[in-house]
Amino acid sequence: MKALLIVDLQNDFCPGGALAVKEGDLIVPVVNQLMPHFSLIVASMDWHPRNSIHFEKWPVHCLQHSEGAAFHHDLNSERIEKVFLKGTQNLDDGYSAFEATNFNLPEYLNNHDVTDLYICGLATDYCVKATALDAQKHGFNTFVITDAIRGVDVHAGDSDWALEEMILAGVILTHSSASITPVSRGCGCCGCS
Ligand code: VGL
Ligand code: ZN
Repeated sequence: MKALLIVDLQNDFCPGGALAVKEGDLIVPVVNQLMPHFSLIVASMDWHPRNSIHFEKWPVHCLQHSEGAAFHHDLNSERIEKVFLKGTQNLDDGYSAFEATNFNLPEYLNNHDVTDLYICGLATDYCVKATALDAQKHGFNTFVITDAIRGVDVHAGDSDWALEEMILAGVILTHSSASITPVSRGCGCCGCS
């Protein structure tokens, strides 16, 4: 059983947002196109309290219940079964979706017989990376969809390094075009037939 995990596709990480990722919005149509290939879709949200130590490192972003923390409005969010909130405490960065505090992500995935986790979203060099490395540690076959992610790149090349780290940990990089045919016919590459 495979599942799609959408990491932090929130307004504040898109152009115009408080911690905008270059071209962050360009992945929205790609993610929407991926959705029909998955019978289980979950998402994470960066969900910070105002007085978080996280904001010693970053501009204030994704405050709990704020518009900046909402999903990008073009995302087909009605297909998302469950949202995992992370970075919710005063003392945690919560980069990884596996650190969600409202629900237990690994337990949820195991209860749904998920073996293969496909990850997309923002940002490549922080939350996507941390989530993919944790997914791999938890024993999921972990795939990152490279045209459905974008990075912050505080330092040039950070996202490329992040991808290297993921590969070294056993994460498999894939592309949305590898799974672009409808679920009913099966695409022969992602087990959706
Ligand atoms: C993220 C920096 C700070 C992310 C979250 O979603 O990658 N990056 N908070
Ligand atoms: Zn954050």
